[in-house]
Amino acid sequence: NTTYEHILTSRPAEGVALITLNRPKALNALSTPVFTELNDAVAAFDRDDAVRALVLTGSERAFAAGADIKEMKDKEYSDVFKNKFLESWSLITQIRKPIIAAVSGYALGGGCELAMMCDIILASPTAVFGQPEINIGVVPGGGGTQRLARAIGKSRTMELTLTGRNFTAAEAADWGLVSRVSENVLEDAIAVAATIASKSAVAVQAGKEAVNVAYETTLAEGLRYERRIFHGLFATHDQKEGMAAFAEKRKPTWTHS
Ligand code: CO8
Repeated sequence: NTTYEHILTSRPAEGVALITLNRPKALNALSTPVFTELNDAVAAFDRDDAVRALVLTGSERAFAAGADIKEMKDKEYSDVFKNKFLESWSLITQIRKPIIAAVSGYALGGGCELAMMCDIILASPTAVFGQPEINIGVVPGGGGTQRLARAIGKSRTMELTLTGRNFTAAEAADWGLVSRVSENVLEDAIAVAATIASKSAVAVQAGKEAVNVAYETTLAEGLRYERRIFHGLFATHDQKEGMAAFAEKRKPTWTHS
């Protein structure tokens, strides 16, 4: 029940927490105060056993139009270096529970990067993605060059980063950046989260960890890691329950442990 200034939080479905970026006047421009609240809310939901999946969204007009340029413009190198500017902006990648980005409108610069820090991205047909930092004399700083390159390949990432051109929801889907385009993006993201929340939480979290390893290591290492995680799940109640329920032709009752 914490009250925040820049975000809203709610529980729209069983096991699902929703975080809505709420700086409408600045098209949800991102700043350290926004991330302080976002990190706090995400960490609290990650700790809360009643929550098994998260959804992050913005407004119809903007998921987030990037880092707050007005706030950044007068910073000096020594400020950003000494204060580790941006370091706290990627903490959401550290949580165990899956987080789904529901993107409508602008997802530019840090907004696109924030969406890419989530585990799944669903896009409204209105979504406009881009890494336009080159237009203000910089480059992406929140993982844009790295996560985009892994998601859509070098040539497209290079073109987008160096020209700063925006791209559409259809392009994002075509390139595999988003899992799909949906007219009712928030409703659908909540439905996906609710489906995930209905599974064994321990298996879900193991699955998230395994998929994320695919981005960070070689195929051989990744396969070994996946096998270990698979083996490890045989130590859980939910593996016994899930397989017994299948054999007995009944629905499993998860204890999420
Ligand atoms: N920063 C600060 N204020 C912003 C931002 C922003 N990124 N985007 C929009 N706003 C403000 C505008 O200044 C305006 O405020 P005001 O009414 O006080 O003038 C208000 O939001 C509405 O915006 P516009 O009037 O510009 O609305 P339009 O519909 O005409 O245009 C655009 C919408 C195209 C989205 C336009 O606002 C725009 O180009 N915004 C900037 C996009 C951009 O360059 N983003 C990248 C920023 S750099 C960055 O993100 C670095 C990332 C660092 C890492 C982050 C890790 C997560």
